[in-house]
Amino acid sequence: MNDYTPTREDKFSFGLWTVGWEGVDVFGSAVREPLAPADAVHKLSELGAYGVTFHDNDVFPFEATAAERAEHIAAFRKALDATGMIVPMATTNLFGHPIFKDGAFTANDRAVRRFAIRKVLDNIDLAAELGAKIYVCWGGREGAESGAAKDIRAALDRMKEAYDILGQYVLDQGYDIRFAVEPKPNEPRGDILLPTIGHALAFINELEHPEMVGLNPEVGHEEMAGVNFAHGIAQALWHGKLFHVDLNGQHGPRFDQDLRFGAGNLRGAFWTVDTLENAGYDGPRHFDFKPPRTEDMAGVWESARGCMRNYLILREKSKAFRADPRVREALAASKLNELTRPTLAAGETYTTLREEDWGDADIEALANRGMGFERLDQLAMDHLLGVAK
Ligand SMILES: [Mn+2]
Repeated sequence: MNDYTPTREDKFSFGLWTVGWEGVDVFGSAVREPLAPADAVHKLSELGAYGVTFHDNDVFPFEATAAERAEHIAAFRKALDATGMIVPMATTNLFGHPIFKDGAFTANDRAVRRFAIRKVLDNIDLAAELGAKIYVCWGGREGAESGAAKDIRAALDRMKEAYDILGQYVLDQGYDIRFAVEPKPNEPRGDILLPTIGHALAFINELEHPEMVGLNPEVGHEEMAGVNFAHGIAQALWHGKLFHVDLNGQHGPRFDQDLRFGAGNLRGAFWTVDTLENAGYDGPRHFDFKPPRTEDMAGVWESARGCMRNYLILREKSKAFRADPRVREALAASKLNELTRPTLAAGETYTTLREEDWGDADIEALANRGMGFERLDQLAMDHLLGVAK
């Protein structure tokens, strides 16, 4: 019997800011003590994760001197070395300090933009040093609360400029790093630029080095916009752009809940795992969640454990669903294998298509045919609910 204990082969990773979240929110102050990055590394390693990710200021404070910065990094590094934990991804905090109140790459104030790019350049050096292969950019403050406050087309020019500079830097340094844009529709800004997977995919095509830039979609962020996360990552995979993924839980369009993975939209989580496991994603299974403020540190670790446990349970359910002979039969009855066949046969053109003889009876038969999706979905439900026999 599987006890859903994760191993390093499962490629689970956590942001330092997740288990390290002290619980400061819009309405309340900290409920938990600060957690040293080294302690997070040791505990996450014990729980079965293979990696940790960080913002620059998760490891050292914004105002750290060069010597203090080095000291904090050394302690973090020591924990990585002691545990064998890796750093698959790194990112920059371009949202916490008041200087970023109007954004970073797209702040109206040019001096802020220059400061922001420099902050990222510094942390890319650290990311490369620690072996990170993915550099995430979440533009949480890139946006506006009101119409005239941001010239969106000019802001996108500046966003492109920033990515082009960063891409060139990585090329010039010879770093083995690719960038991943993290879309979000709103919060903390009223409206954020590159709000969904689709917006970000289109933006990437305008860059100087589009091959270096992909996506880091987050479950909750897409669901806040009311769209289907599994469909979104499937499209990102289709474009070859799913460089990284942020897994968590969300109850539909409302504030960013950052629940542990599997909480919130459980059916959505099932299809998310089914897509990640079956559509060619090979990267980290990264959790970006916030253990609720109600929890003490024991609850924090329970929450982190739950993220991995739920993923493994859903992975097992997805495997069983795909292997079930009734599901295979139902998929065929629902014509899923026909969808993978090109609509025109080899050598056919629109002319031969138009020459085809359609009788009224053919059209009527097609119109009357049921698709069998309800049977197919109930089989998925039975597997998800643990009653498929
Ligand atoms: Mn979130």
